[in-house]
Amino acid sequence: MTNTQYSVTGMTCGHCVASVREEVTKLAGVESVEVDLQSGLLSIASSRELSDDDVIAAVDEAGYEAAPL
Ligand code: 9UX
Repeated sequence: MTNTQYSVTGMTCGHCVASVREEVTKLAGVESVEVDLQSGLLSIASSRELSDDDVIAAVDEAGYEAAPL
């Protein structure tokens, strides 16, 4: 199991959080996704190494910007 963290900017409400969770959860190998609205911390547990580009694209799909930590 791999755990990776990203900083997400632009989220302002619970719906934003839900959108990010939904998109990131679609990525292959993702087991669990935690998003903290206050800090913008996105934490992903996955069964394989994720590509930063894939995660960034998924968060972009939700309408927000992610940066690897
Ligand atoms: Mo509503 Mo959260 O537009 O962006 S989903 S504030």
